[in-house]
Amino acid sequence: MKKIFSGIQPSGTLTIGNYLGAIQQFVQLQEDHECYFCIVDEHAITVPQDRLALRKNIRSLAALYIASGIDPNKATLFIQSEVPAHAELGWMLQSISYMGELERMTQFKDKAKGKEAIPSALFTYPALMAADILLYQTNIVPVGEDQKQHLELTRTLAERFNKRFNDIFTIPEVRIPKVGARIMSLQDPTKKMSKSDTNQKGFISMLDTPKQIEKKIKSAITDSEGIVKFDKENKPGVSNLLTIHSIFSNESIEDLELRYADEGYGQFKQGVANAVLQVIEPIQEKYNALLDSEELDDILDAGQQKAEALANKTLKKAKKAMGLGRVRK
Ligand code: ATP
Ligand code: LTN
Repeated sequence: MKKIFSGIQPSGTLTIGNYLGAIQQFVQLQEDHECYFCIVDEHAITVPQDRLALRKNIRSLAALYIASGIDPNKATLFIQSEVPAHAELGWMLQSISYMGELERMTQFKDKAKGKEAIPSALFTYPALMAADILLYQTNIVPVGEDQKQHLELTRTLAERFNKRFNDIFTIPEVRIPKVGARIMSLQDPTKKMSKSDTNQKGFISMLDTPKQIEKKIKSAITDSEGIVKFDKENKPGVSNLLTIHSIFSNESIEDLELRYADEGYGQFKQGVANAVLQVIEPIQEKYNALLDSEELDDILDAGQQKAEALANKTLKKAKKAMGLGRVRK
């Protein structure tokens, strides 16, 4: 069975962008793949985090994974910092990453922009991400569009390691969904929706109340044309809302264009909100039941054990290949 690995940062509450770009694919893939889904808390600390908020977000993300349909009997769910092999292999991979290739990463450029003090971990982040993936001999990595460049670097690092030392790592492939790979901000449809956006109106969180969701969709930026038509270039706001509606209600964009042909944006936006709520409300119910449960801790304990056993096997091989430590005679 092919192996899948993916990670989400506990850097805020999941947005519908994360749900559509990532989690929805995970839920499908767990049916016929060996899946490892990770809460990448060591990635989250590459930008400053409040200690208590981080702890809360880690648990919340775990509950949201399960509430959204990740089945702990089918997939392994765990927390990155509870498997030390990630940080270890991350360091080893830094030794074969070049400054030039890390400098080209657009996520680094975006997140470092305008900052006076840039944490060095923000720069070396892709080496840790490569370690996450390579530790599990991953075949496929399902992610949103924004992670494509990091995946290419992961492949480069794996090939470089294999060539320079020994053939240890499986070369992973990226998998990006055909629709929903890049949900845009509701306030600036040229920018991706992001859970750490300082403008709360730009994203819909999976835990927003129905009222908040309706309000945010109603104040989403559109245009003055008043026509519900998909045209990414000239009507990015309306196109983004159409994409969101289409995936949440499982209807084609063409059908939706027809349905709203004689309606204004007000009706259309109400339709988008209804489609989102229909999926999100049952997820929120499950989430609330899970959040403080022992069941959630049991799931994460079991996930940690399973992930650690596999990760340590690869780590041991990689250390040996690089000449680290001793080999007993
Ligand atoms: P942050 O704002 O802290 O950078 P984020 O919202 O971008 O976080 P990540 O934790 O970095 O989310 O990403 C988790 C997964 O969700 C990744 O696979 C990523 O590609 C996907 N993803 C993130 N934002 C979007 C989006 N707007 N549309 C589709 N997929 C997305
Ligand atoms: N860099 C990713 C999160 C991430 C990830 C991973 C995704 C960390 N490690 C391994 C897939 C596989 C992000 O910012 N979305």
